[in-house]
Amino acid sequence: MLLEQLKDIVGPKGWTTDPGDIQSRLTDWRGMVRGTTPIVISPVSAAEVSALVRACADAGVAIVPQGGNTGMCAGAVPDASGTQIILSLARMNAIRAVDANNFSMEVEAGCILEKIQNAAIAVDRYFALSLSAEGSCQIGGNLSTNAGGINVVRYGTARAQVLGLEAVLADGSIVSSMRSLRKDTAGYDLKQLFIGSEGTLGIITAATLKLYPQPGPISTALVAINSAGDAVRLLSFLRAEFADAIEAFELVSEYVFGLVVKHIPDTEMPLEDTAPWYVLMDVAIGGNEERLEAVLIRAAEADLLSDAVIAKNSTESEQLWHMRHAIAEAERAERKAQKHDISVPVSRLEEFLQRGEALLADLVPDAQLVAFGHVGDGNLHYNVALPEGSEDGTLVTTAIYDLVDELGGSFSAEHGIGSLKREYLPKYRSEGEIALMRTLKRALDPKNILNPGKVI
Ligand code: FAD
Ligand code: 2HG
Ligand code: ZN
Repeated sequence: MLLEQLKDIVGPKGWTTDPGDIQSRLTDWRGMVRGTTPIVISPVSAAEVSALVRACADAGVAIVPQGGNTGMCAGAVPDASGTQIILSLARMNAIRAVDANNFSMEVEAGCILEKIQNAAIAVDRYFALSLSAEGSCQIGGNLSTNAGGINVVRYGTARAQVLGLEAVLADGSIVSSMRSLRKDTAGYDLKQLFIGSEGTLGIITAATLKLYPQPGPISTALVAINSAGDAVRLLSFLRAEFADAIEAFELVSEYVFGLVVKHIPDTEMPLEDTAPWYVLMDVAIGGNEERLEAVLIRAAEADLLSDAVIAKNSTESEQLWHMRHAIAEAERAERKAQKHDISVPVSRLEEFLQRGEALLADLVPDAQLVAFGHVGDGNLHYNVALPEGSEDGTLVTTAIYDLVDELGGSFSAEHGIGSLKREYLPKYRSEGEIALMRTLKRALDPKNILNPGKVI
């Protein structure tokens, strides 16, 4: 009965129950969780989303919003009950308007991130969010997880790229704050409720995004360093030289680049000698490679790096970034590691890594650290590949999160909570914070039909 109602709302092109079509939507990108669903429903407008949610609310049936399904915490996957409905935003993929003089763009939630970046370039503007999954993740998913990526060091996370938002609430009503203002202090900032809440408080249907001027020619350098602490000191050194022209500053361990070379075709390290760590950086200084080289030479004289290569052209730059963007794929091909997308204050990264190393040596000496990440934001992917058959996963994860917590960091800095990290939220957030989260969830979704079992 409900299924027939949902089918009528979206018409014949808007739904599928074909197991072949549905398969890939039932499991997350890493294959950690598998669920089932009776139907995948794909509306084309906020009005259709509204009608679908109203029908599900009346029937008390849960909805799992799904974007590109590239999330790392299994937040877009239904549970195993077979009752939860997947609502895909894939057909809501229009760029509604671009206002070049206001440096803003209105998009539907199902727009692929790369399409948005290209639409900005087409009017000589820049959309600042960039991550390895940009060819398949959707802006609705990016906003729902408050995604980070490689440019946060300069432009902030997804949250900072939003001027306005449209969302459908759990009772089917549509709330639109699709304003394109940089200044607006009228009441609560409602859009921020939905950003980072992983589909548990509402379904994002559209957003007004902030654009920037093009940063101009980018110079890319790969730098070899002896310790992760040197990466932090190098960043401070470079910031004194280049202020906020550092567009990206990514740390990668020797082991991790080794995984990329092993699993990803046509990749090789451009530096002859190996080093324990590398930093891959983009600097927007008008294409002045001589200046970059001179500064890196001074950094080497200050013992902050041991070797460096500067890309001579965009092809070389793309090759270097290809190595970085392939890391998650390479790690997946090798072995599923325990993922920890943690953050600590940048100034405490070195201490975190030293203490983390000692902790792992003590707890699981046979484990392999798979560490890389967005060091400019203090956000590391401190992933740990445990020996086959090991049952120490929870022990290791808890020990790492405890250390992060002690250093004033966050156990979940980039990918969200989803279903995989849900048990840890009450441990690392105060009672007051958890109580307020529950109050918000109850107020906005009293029947608990929006992505139940996720986050809280
Ligand atoms: P999905 O995976 O489909 O969904 C994610 C969550 O958002 C789910 O809870 C889902 O229910 C909810 N959701 C989706 N759309 C909506 C909507 N319209 N309204 C309400 N809720 C919705 N993340 C980073 O932050 N930084 C990175 O650098 C990064 N790199 C990645 C690299 C790779 C190779 C991969 C596979 C993933 C990476 N991710 C990264 C993880 C992931 O968070 C991002 O890919 C992206 O933000 C998820 O978007 P999506 O459209 O795939 O969302
Ligand atoms: C990245 O920075 C993503 O590449 C994925 O956030 C991190 O695979 C991971 O652990
Ligand atoms: Zn990341």
